[in-house]
Amino acid sequence: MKILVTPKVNPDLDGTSCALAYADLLRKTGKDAEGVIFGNPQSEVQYFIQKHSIEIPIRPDGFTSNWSEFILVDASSMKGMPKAVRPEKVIEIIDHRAGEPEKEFPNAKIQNELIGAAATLVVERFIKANLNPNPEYAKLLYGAIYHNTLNFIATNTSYRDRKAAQFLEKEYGLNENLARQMFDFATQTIERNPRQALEDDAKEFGEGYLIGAYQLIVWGSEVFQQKELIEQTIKELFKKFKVNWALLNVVDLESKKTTIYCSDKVGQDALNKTLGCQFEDNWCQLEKAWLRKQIMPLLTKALG
Ligand SMILES: [Mn+2]
Repeated sequence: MKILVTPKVNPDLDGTSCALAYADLLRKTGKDAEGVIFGNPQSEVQYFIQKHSIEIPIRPDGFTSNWSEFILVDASSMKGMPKAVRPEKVIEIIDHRAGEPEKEFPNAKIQNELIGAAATLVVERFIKANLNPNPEYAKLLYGAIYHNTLNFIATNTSYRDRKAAQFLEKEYGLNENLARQMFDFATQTIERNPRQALEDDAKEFGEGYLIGAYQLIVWGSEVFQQKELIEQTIKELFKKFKVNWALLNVVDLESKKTTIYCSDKVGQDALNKTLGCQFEDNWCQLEKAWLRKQIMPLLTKALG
């Protein structure tokens, strides 16, 4: 009875760390389990593969083996799951998002709690079992908590995420430097090509009346050396997506501050009313980290 532990296809670090570490925990308690990743993992996972030489079993989606049971981590619906997974054979789910997984997976034991990272739930299971993950997986779990909570600013972040990170620091001598390097690695990708980064993550909000909302999440402020390229790109995206007006939200995870760019008068007024933005040359600085998913509900409400 071989168990496959897996997240969504093209997983982020949270899903990846959970799959490897939870399979490790199951093996340490005598179960026949393996963690496998399908597709292309995200850039923060690449950081651990390239800079820490951590071996991660990665297979193309569609690959199958002699798995007879399945455990989903950082996922709780069949949407985006690898083709190998059979929903009636899913025996367990570990996730942290709103949903009703019991409908899709009637045979699964479900732990779904709205905290910052699924990795936190896996760390808690190790603590409860009085066992420790192998050191490489401990690094992945630690990075995952920082990444999924965006250095502890994301909306669902809880004290449990901090406690799990502290446990890994104490047991493995890890510290914030690892997280800083991981975010640096992703930031360098953005700085090499801000145009690509903006376009890849472009979103529109509203119906009929559309607001273009672009976001960059960086560590450190070097990206602002390319202010003109950023302004130019926003103008191009603005035309391409035919929105009424657009804003760019740059979150610096190091200083935990936000910089907003908006060249439209209506947009500037709305941002002034909701966030207290004072614009100078179409840019404004806020003393708090504001994520796009926090800003946009406030804005759309203010605009009626
Ligand atoms: Mn997650």
